[in-house]
Amino acid sequence: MRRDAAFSTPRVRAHASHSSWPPVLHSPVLLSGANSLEAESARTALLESWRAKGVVVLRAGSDAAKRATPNDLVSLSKEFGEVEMNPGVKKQFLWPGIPQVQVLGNVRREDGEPRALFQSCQRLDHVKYDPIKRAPVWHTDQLFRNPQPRGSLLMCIAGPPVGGGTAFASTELSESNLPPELIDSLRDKVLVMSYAHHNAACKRSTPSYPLLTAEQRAKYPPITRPLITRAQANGEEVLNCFNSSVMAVLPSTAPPLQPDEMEHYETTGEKHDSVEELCSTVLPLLTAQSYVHQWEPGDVVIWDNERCVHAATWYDSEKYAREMWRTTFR
Ligand SMILES: O=C(O)CCC(=O)C(=O)O
Ligand SMILES: [Fe+2]
Repeated sequence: MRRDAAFSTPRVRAHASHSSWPPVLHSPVLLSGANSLEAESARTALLESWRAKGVVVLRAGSDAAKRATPNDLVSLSKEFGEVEMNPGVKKQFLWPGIPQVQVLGNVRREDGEPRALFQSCQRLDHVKYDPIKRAPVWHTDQLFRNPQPRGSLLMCIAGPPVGGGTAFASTELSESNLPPELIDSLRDKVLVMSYAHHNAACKRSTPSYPLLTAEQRAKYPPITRPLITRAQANGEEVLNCFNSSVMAVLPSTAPPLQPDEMEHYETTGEKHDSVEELCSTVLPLLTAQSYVHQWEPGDVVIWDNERCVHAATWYDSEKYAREMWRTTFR
């Protein structure tokens, strides 16, 4: 198999500035646990593409999806980094006996209990961020962790024929169409964020969302870091700053939040006005160019959590099944 022949350009809404973004590798062998030369060269190609492009699509095919086990996804994930478990995910949404694999979607166990984490999404006819609807929920995963997760693999076992795609947009400043003055105004800003604030913010829209225990709060104290950082993969400047854990975006010279303000944001989920200002000015520009991956069984998308933001999109969950397996690596 020639490596370049195995890659192709996606059909849907490519990132305008690089028309083959993200690259798509057509290869069934990577999910079979095979140790052949073909698998080795496909693995190398996949890793190289991920490093170069920040998002890569593996299209392994529906037969591969039928045969693949959660362990196959874990093995593939280990090629990218150390596989880790997401804190705070309910046990019922983790694969029994293989807790590194989280199940997303709307599928249920035989007794009717959900065995996948269901995310509700607003139905929209575009994926560019709408500041009025505050949707789609474009984000970086788990920004409140230090270090934050490096990337994720998301694999489709079953998906709707329409809808339920995952949208991706680059966060690299050199790829963005943000005006230079806007970028300059972000340079001296810092983010204040915490896991407790994240859960309290999610609880405002989903009342069943759990607040952190005192023990969890002690383990994940609030953190502050520059809004613009450099991606570990290629040293490019990135906007690694969109997550429900962000409670304030402050000039670096501003006095830090007072303990009572911090407590307020961490327990109520309310945000400093600066967060909405950041989202409403930057996100529509950043997500004006995006790629929506319409899933087929056997697809795996691997993304760099620093070099892109992503968002789930709506599907008719009454009509169609969606089952996705997910791993995270650092
Ligand atoms: O379900 C999706 O399309 C994306 C879910 C997501 O945000 C994630 O897995 O991090
Ligand atoms: Fe996510």
